[in-house]
Amino acid sequence: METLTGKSRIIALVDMDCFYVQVEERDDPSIKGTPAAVVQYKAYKGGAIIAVNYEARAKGVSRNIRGDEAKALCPELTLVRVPETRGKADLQKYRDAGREVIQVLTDFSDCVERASIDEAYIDLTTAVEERLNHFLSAQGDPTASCEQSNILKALDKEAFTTNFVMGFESTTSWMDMMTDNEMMMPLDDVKLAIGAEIVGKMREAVFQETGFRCSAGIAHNKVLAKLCAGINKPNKQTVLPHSSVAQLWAETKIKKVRNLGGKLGDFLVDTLKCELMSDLLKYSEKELLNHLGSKAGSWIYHLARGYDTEAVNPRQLPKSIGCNKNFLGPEVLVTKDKVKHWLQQLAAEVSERIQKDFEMNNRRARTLTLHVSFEDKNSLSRSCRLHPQFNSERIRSEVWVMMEKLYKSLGVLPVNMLGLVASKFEDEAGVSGYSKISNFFENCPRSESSASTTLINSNKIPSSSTTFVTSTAGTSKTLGSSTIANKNNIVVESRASTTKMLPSCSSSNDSLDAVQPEKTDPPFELISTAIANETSPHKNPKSTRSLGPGVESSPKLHLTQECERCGKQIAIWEYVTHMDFHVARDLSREINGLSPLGFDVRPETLEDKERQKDKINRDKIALQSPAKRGSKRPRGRGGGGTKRGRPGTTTGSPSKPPVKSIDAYFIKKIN
Ligand code: DCP
Repeated sequence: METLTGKSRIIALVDMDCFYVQVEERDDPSIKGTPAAVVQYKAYKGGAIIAVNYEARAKGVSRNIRGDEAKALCPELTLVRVPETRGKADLQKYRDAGREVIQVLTDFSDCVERASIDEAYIDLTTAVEERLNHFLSAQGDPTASCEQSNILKALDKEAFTTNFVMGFESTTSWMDMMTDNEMMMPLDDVKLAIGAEIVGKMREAVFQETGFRCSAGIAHNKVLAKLCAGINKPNKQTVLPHSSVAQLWAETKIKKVRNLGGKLGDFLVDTLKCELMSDLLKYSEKELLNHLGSKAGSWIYHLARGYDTEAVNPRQLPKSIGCNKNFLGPEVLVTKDKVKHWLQQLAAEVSERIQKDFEMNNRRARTLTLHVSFEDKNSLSRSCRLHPQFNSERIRSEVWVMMEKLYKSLGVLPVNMLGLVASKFEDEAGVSGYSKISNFFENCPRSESSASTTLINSNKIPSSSTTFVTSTAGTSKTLGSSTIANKNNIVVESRASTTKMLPSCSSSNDSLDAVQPEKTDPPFELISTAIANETSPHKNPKSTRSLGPGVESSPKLHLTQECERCGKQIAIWEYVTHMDFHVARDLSREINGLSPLGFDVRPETLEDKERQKDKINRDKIALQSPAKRGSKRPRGRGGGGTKRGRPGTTTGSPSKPPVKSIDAYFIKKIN
């Protein structure tokens, strides 16, 4: 049962407090303790506020207002402007600061998943088990029945000074309750307490190493940990015992829950008339399966009871490196020259960052993707493979080749967003024949030409108020679909729609284009077939029209997309029809009693699935090449580096510091 529910895990989500402001405060300690905010593009009405410290929040300053208004509200407010490079916001120092934090976190667990520029999930299950064993063996007989109250008493109380427990007046009352009812004491709660102790140590270590304060949530799964982290801020942590899930769900809006911010959340609210998470309890498992299909239905059923089995995916490095720029209103790019100018700026930034990434992490990006949004709200992306050896000049010319191809096909349409993303990283070890960094930016043969173009559904185009290119994870893609709904209407379940709203390097001058924290992939995003059809110019005359003359009919235009279900290259106007084939096949499988997604909800299968996931994660850690595992920059404590050293430029492959025991953080030992 535990494996099925994920309740045996101890997961923490660490979220930095007013992160960009803290980074600025570290650079200029004179503003510490005074109201301060970070703004992007100060020119228009004092700039867009993207981070506000808690002193300024107390005076009413928020992200919803612009710099001038904030100053009027709070005259003593310091507005710090995000640095700009090549006419665009330069977020590098915040990325670097985020990386410093991640490195501290990896001292506590090998299983750290960087979720955004300032957030990470940490699976503490192993660390907690080890600490539990440490306590048990210190009691003399490791096989003796667990004297849990002794363990609670032995925890370092200093680690709990900023600890809160949902459903309890204080940490002490929670622990007292457990000690007084030892017979009834759930071992899971004892583990949560140990997890909270570790997180207390971890947050202190983050402060000592980086100077930054953070908040955290500690629970049995990622969804709950994330919600808890936001309950008490700043510089606090919140534990959620399973017995308090009902209380949390009674006050949590469905759309606020991780993975429910999108169409699945809309469906629960609009169709199933559930506003709060607790409202979901009125539906039986069978009803949810009927409404949502087996996968989403089962997930929601368990989540409504506080269970979720999504594993922390150990990943400390970004999956892609990219930047974009919006051109809104009068800034829309109408000439080729202007587009070329900005593409060169983006290419320069991306090549600089992938070079730095190579130096630090010993990996190379193999794919370069150009994203273009046109004023008419259509959006296209085009990718090419990056040759292992390339230089910034080569990237610039490849990008322009891709853009020229689009111009050739579509004509010169006004552009309001350009984005460039390098992705599909390979470890240096996996790239044969190029071991010297000096080769990396030398002149080299032309990279292979454009491989694919994707028409992006206009409802996934970043809006004028958001940026979408990631520095921490993947970009837009849809992995397969299948019919999941019942008789009345057919909806398409996107199996892993990975459009993300992520930290980006840039935004347009006066729009509130701010850097968004990562939105994790919803596991079940519902997309109506009507919306899906909009991606097909063939089926949607409006799209065809706005794509420009000749797109639909021109046989010369080789706009293709790789089918995520079968891997075939499909012309984009055939893509929906092609997906219909998969959907129809899934439907027929479903009718015949077979799972459309190859996903069976029988408990034993779920267990298998989770076991498999855990195994994959363990294998990933074990199999990570020494180069990748060694990507951590050596630091002060035992690392041989400087205490707060910024990521430096190293040549060659950095070596992995020995895995450190977290015992170093525990001064008090059990007697
Ligand atoms: N950010 C941004 N634009 C946004 C939201 C955030 O540029 N619309 C940047 C600035 C933030 C950082 O990302 O400092 C992290 O965002 P959070 O949402 O975690 O907010 P903060 O860390 O600023 O504050 P909090 O203490 O509420 O987490």
